Amino acid sequence: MESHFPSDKNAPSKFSKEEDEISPKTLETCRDIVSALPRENGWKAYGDICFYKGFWCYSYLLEGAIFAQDHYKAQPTDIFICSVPKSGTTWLKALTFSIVTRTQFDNSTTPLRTQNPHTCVPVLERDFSRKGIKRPGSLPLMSTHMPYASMPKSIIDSGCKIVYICREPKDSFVSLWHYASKLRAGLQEPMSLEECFEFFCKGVSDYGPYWDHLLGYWKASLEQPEKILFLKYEDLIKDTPFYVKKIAEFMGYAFSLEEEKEGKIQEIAEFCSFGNMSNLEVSKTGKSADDNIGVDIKTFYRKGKVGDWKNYLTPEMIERLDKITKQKLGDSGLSFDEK
Ligand code: PAP
Repeated sequence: MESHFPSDKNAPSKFSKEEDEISPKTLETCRDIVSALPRENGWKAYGDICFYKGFWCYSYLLEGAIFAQDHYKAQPTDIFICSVPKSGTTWLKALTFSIVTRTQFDNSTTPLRTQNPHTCVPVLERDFSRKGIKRPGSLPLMSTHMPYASMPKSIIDSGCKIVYICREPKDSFVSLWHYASKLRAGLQEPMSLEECFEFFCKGVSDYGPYWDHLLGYWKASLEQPEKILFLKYEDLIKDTPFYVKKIAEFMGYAFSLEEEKEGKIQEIAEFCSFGNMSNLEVSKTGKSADDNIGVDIKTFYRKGKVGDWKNYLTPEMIERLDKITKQKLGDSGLSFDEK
């Protein structure tokens, strides 16, 4: 059995009804909705993972996501950094932040030296309801892991730009497993790779089903290429400067010829590289105060390589995951080099 997508009909009807009747929802209503959802104790990173309108999400983030759906008022000038978890979000945030702030800061003064990229670029479902961050400050950047179909309507209607990144599923899975293992460390029983693999294949993963997440943004990017830039981690690794230039142009922050000649693109690509970012003092010793459990920033940096799955998955697992990916992506035009 590959699918495990419960219907929200499983939720007590009182909440389904309430949800439709009360609008816009208060944070308390969002909490009530989430507390009544179907849930799994899988992954065990931030507690239970709940199923809501087609996707799985940790409850504390889901409350914020549902709240944002009703309350977030996007501006056409917003730029959303969107991603499926463990696909290069931290990297893309560092890159886009550096591009947008390059006239304000240089490599020695950038806030990326002292803060997690996840702090420099706020997370909609985490920071909007909890910290009251309504706008991304003076910068236009905001981020979310929410699937395209569940994004606040105002984001879609405002026509703001979206930069999306995804990654080959086997690498994302291995990265996700390591991340969840680190968050669980010392708190609960370890969860085996095999157990988590079962959940992932069934679609039960952070903001999953994984493939649905990709397809939502992929299809939207085909329909509106001027609004949604669809990126793959593997491409970004192959030629980072090319994509830095492309992302900057897409966001409306194109590099001038002079900047290009001065090597600004290369400079940003190098500063945001895994080697540099993971070796910053803040990445080695800092704690992210943004999450409810206070995550060590080093948790966001592991290997930063393509194909690390070869070191973890059995031939059977590889075959199974590749098969699901082929089936799910079908003839969408989206594919990955599986080798
Ligand atoms: P998130 O969903 O929690 O935000 P995200 O940043 O999307 O995580 O993914 C983390 C992965 O990106 C890690 O991959 P790994 O486990 O396979 O190593 C992390 O190492 C990698 N990563 C983080 N920063 C960079 C970077 N600057 N360049 C390349 N890869 C990076």
